Amino acid sequence: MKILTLASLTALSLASSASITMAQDTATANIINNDNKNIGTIEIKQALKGVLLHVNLQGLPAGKHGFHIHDVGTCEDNEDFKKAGGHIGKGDNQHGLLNPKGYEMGDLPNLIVPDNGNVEVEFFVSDLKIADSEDDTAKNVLMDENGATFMIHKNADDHLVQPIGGAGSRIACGVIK
Ligand SMILES: [Cu+2]
Repeated sequence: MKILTLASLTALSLASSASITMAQDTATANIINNDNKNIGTIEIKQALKGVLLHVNLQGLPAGKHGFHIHDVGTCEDNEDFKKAGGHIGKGDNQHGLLNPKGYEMGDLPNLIVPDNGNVEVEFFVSDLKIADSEDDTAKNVLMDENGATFMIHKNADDHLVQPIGGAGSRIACGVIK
């Protein structure tokens, strides 16, 4: 009887310590435009070696738009979203998924919006982590001490030219929560 009690206590403590160290495995960003109007969501799911993004946005201008993860978790200055800073994961590397000296962790493929202005797409981004309780300063962590944002730019990103591939102004933003 005593042995059984000890065994069940051990199982209980193992279960509680596992839940404490388990990293956050989902996150969502509500995306707003320059008029501070909500235009949809981006959902994030943690996978073993990266994150799966589900983008579902409405009312964007048709065409190709640069799409990045920026360094600071704020979209409060909705007229230009400058407070969100540069891309996450800057260092000796350069911007651009196709750059031989690249890329930055925040570089993503362009969003290609059809004529009706609505875009829904799911894609995988390797190496990113939603959170890391042991190293929240790592370059690949989204919810680090200053957070992060998704950013959509006015023009296409050529994945090469510095600093943002010619993507132009910032037209939509969402804080990752
Ligand atoms: Cu950007």
